[in-house]
Amino acid sequence: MTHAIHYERVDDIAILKAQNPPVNALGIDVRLGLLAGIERAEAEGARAVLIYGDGRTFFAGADIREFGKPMKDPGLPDLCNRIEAADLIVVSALHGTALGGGLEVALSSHYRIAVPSAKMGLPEVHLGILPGAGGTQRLPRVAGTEAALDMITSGRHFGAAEALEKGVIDRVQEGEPSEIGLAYARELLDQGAPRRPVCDMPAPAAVDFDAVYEKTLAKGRGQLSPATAVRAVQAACEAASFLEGLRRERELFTELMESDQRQGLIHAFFSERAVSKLPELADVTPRDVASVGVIGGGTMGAGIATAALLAGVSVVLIERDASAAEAAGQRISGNLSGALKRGKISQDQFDTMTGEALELATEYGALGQVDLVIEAVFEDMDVKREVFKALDANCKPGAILASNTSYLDINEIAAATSRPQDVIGLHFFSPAHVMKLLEVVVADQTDPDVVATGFALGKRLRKISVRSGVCDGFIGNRIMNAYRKAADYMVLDGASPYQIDRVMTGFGFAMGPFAVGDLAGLDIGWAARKRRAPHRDPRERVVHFADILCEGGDFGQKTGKGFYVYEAGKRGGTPNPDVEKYIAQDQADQGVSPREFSDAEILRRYMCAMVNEAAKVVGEGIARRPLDVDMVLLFGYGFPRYHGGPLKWADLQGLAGILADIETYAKEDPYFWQPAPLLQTLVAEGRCFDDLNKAEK
Ligand code: T1G
Repeated sequence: MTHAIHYERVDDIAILKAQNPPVNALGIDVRLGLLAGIERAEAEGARAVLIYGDGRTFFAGADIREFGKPMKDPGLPDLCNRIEAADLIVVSALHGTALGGGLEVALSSHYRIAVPSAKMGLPEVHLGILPGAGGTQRLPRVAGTEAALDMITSGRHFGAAEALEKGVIDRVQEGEPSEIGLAYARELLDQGAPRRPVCDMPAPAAVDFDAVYEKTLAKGRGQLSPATAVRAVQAACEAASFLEGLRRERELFTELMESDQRQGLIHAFFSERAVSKLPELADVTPRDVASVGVIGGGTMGAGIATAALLAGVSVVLIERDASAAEAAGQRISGNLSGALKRGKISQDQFDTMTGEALELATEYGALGQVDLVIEAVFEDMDVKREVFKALDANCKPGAILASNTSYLDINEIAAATSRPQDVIGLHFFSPAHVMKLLEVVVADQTDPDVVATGFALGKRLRKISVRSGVCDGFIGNRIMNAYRKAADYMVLDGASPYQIDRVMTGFGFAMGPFAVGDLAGLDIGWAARKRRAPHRDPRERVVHFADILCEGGDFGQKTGKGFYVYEAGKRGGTPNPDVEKYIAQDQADQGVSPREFSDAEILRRYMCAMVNEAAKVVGEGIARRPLDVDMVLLFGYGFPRYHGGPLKWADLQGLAGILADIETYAKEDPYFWQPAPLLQTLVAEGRCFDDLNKAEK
């Protein structure tokens, strides 16, 4: 036996208890322990085996850290087949999250019981693979083809009640998994219940798999795993035998395991968990935050207040006058109604959040007792300074003063107070109660416990919090500026903005840069360009077609016209014919002879601009690790998760090729395409961005 699986006997029942915290991942020691346990139970003449997990959960799947390494025997598929073939009754008792290989172990058992709070699922598609230990063959046999296709291609977690209703488990019962499991095994033996291998169940009914495949592929926006999983379930229905179906599952599993998308999605899985863990904060205690102040009740302020209320934090929102405060209250109530409608909160919770937990005020004096304030007013330095002077005068000692600015210098804002050590940037993304990303912007004098409090609040608001240093646009907006510029330059040189949008949606983005500009409002970028114009380097190329659009009052969706024209009640827009005129005018004014761009060149230039600026952001220490940049782009800018993020994508592409392309582009525009020193260093040393992630662990 291994330490990972504890073996004991209760009369004629052998009990295998998994003890591999934190989530009983099915690593080699667990697999060896399970195999040894089954063999020992058979050898000792036990009549049944109970499998359950100690701690917070049943097996939460294969050990993802073993992926990409040579698989040690027994592999999970063989282990599941061995459990199923055991010549005694095998019962699994589920609690916590029985996921992936964990649910596959349960499906290879003959009977399954779960506690009511148990969650189950085959989320492998979210890791770029598919259930590879018989899940695509056994689940359709117990739950039917349609239900199995839904569960496997969505990768969603489902509860015990649904699992029982769909035949995935046999019983739901309150109690400790060890106790309900043992009682159930005892009952089955007393009833003389037979072994009941799922593999002996009839092949499930077929459906129109080609149609399901095409629909799933389109929905995946380029992600392969969900659609490939459809073909595996198809084998469960059409293969000549169960073993033939397993063989086909293994074939498709191996194909996906060797894919770049698998590497991208697993990088995203671990980076999402690592990004908020900063070594320097390990022993720093955050300050308590029971109440939050929010300055400004516009879209951002109301969203931030909503996020805080949803997390159980009381809010004092300050607006310039009573009617503005009232309007802010309406916005917050509207946001919360959405959560109420979706069943995320109860009517009582809604009443509390819009009632005693929310104070709308117009005087800064109302902030006297709050623990942390987030300013979300107009993006102007003078306005920000005035607000922070007022906060300094009204907030209690030890209160944290945070700004939601998306560009401005936090050090300059902090200097407007007598307590710069208590000032930090907390940059939310719109809508703030929906978007997962939070940039925690650390200024030169910000105290470590203020930083720790920013991360603790982020966790409480269920955000992915990423540490950023201070620069124009922090991590996300600075990089976005660069790839947006690359897109604008390609348009000036002859590419169509609509071709660029099509190429980037083909790469997996929900929207291309020009459609995103229309959604966010073209006036925001226009204001930023005007703010930067006085300080612009004379060597920088400038495009004017977007300014011409804005000068005409076309700011995108909010004005019904931007790069696209939007008709009321219709999804998406159609190309705005004026845009081509403005582009041609700009080309003529600048003496540019437009040329053709292939889709491949557009993608390459766009991504090279993103990677190059990202490498500068890491090289300058604005972002601590490359994975921080990847998570910012994934959770704040819609970067397709299956690519892992721009720097993971770059590693998979090969950095030498990317640097070579940047150096080629630099021949035509040496100012914009200055290669990032970090990229040059990594290429020279034959290293990659992931090496830096590993070094920081
Ligand atoms: N392998 C290795 N480590 C894992 C792990 C796993 N499967 N699941 C979690 N961890 C680590 C995680 O990195 C973190 O570590 C700690 O456990 C706590 O996790 C053949 C091949 C179970 C719902 O996809 O969805 O089976 O950061 O912070 O929010 O078909 O973890 O503390 O160092 O996420 O409470 C399929 C993945 C695998 C489930 C718990 N299984 N895990 O969430 O805690 S593929 C999954 C989760 C497979 C077979 C195939 C969640 C969770 P650290 P956490 P949590």
